[in-house]
Amino acid sequence: MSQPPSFDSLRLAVVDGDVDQAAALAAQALAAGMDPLEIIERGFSEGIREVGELWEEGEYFLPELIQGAEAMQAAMDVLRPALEGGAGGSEPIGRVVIGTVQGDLHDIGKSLVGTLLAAHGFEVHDLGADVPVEAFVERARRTGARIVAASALLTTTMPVQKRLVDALAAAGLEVRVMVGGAPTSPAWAAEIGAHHAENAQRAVELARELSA
Ligand code: B12
Repeated sequence: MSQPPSFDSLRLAVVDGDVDQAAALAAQALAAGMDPLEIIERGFSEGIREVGELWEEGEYFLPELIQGAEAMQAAMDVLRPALEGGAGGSEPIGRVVIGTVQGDLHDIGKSLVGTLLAAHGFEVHDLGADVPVEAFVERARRTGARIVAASALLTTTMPVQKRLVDALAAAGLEVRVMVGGAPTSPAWAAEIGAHHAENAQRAVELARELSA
């Protein structure tokens, strides 16, 4: 078995925006038997958070933000099959429609949540990013999903989560709404009549509670 890379080296590959290094380290970490979720949460996610901070402080500009996101995506592409390994075959324990709300292109966290839900036995309908409220409503109606999960990473797109809750209620659909993304909070979720989870692992636990 190969040598496990340090969490710090995973973080640095994203901070440096090194796509090849991020992919290579992700593969090395898996080969060394590291847990894929831990590789993401304690390694690569720390890197992308740091990229966001450097951008906010004016140390990084948009090209570096994009480069960091590409390195993160490259690592996720390598890790996704290992995350998906779970349920397979058996009856789904619930159906979830998931997407990032309209106006918002951030999809790394949303995709991680979707992948983990699928790995834990949910049938996941991932609508991608920049998803209009009507598309969530239409897909929930068509699939009979009991959970709609919406991600927002921008303070300017958070209000779309509220519009989504209202639109689902107006359509008469009996669904529970899960919201998440860096600027969201349990208080925000309570205010709009939704449920909140702060990370992908918690999102799985919440989805289980909501489908019980
Ligand atoms: C990567 C990134 C980008 C990439 C996105 C690439 C992609 N394909 O996703 C690019 C370069 C495209 C980008 C663009 C922009 N970005 Co940006 N970006 C980020 C960054 C650095 C990381 C986000 C990320 O992927 N994190 C890693 C994942 C794993 O974490 P996560 O998304 O938080 O998800 C976890 C939880 O939140 C939760 N979760 C997420 N979704 C959901 C959903 C549900 C239902 C549940 C239950 C849980 C859940 O579980 C996830 C896994 O644990 C953040 C900084 C930050 N701290 O968030 C800024 C950040 C979000 N971006 C920001 C900004 C301003 C922008 C731009 C406006 C910049 C510009 N001037 O163009 C544009 C907006 C484009 C748009 N219309 O969306 C700001 C937002 C500020 C604000 N208050 O609104 C941030 C906070 C940076 C900063 N510190 O200022 N960005």
